[in-house]
Amino acid sequence: MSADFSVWMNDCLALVEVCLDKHLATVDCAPARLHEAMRYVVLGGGKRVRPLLALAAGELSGADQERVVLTGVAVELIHAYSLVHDDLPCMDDDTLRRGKPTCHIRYDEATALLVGDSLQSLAFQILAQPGLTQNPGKQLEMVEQLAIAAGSRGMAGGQAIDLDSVGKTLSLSELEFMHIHKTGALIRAAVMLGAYCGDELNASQIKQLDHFAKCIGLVFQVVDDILDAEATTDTLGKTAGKDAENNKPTYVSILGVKQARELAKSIHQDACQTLDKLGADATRLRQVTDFIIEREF
Ligand code: GRG
Repeated sequence: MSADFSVWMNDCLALVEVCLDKHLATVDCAPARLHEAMRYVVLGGGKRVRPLLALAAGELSGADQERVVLTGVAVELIHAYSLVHDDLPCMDDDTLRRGKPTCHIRYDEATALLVGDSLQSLAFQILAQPGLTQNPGKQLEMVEQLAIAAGSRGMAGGQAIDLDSVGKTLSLSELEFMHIHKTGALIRAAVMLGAYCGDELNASQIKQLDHFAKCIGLVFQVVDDILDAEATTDTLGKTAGKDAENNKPTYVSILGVKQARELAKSIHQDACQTLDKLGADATRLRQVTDFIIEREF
């Protein structure tokens, strides 16, 4: 990682934390337990990949950083809500997240459900606030895009397919369809909403950026499956991963580690070639992309 990128990233991460902290109600505000649980879930953890992508896309479109942070934070809050609900006993039933007890373990199931609901509402409150962009029509479109990305034709739909896939054999294209929705839709929204905060991109550049955003959303999941498999390699060198152990199809369970790595490389290449067409202003996006891909490889 270049020194310049590291400084940029740390500055961005600090902005994101301040913005999240500012928008989450404090425990002085009733109901204290719900607000405490929301802060427990959101603050002090997570790679903040989605806000970083929004900020890098915002640089490409000449956007004001203060506006883009709000957009990235809105996407991050949807992400945080999805993790809280994903960890519930009725879904993945996980007890640890980011090295800490999951929300329903630390608090209780009803609180975790309400934390997710409240984080989702807060995300839309932030994105809809007057003055976020100077163009109210465009802002309304951004709200619509996030709603689509989070809903049944995006992340929640992907989660429904995921839950339904337990014990089933999926083809590669079915697996891709699931992940483009479950993980990819929100990552794509982060990139596109960040870019929509500025106005220096033409229609053809927006189209290229959207292709890049789809690639990065998908490769994120392929890499996640590989990391998961490698973290659970047994003494005989057999890799499966937590999802595969839970009888869920993954890129590694379908392709094996070697081919899954090749797939990740080829999608990464596609993403980078697309960025090349967007010129030198896409440098930050390329750096964030490399950071995401190389985090685990
Ligand atoms: C409950 C509606 C609903 C949706 C849940 C995204 C999701 C859908 C569930 C998460 C399951 C999961 C672990 C998927 C793998 C890819 C992924 C999204 C990992 C977590 O994202 P990171 O790595 O997490 O950005 P941090 O902790 O860094 O924020």
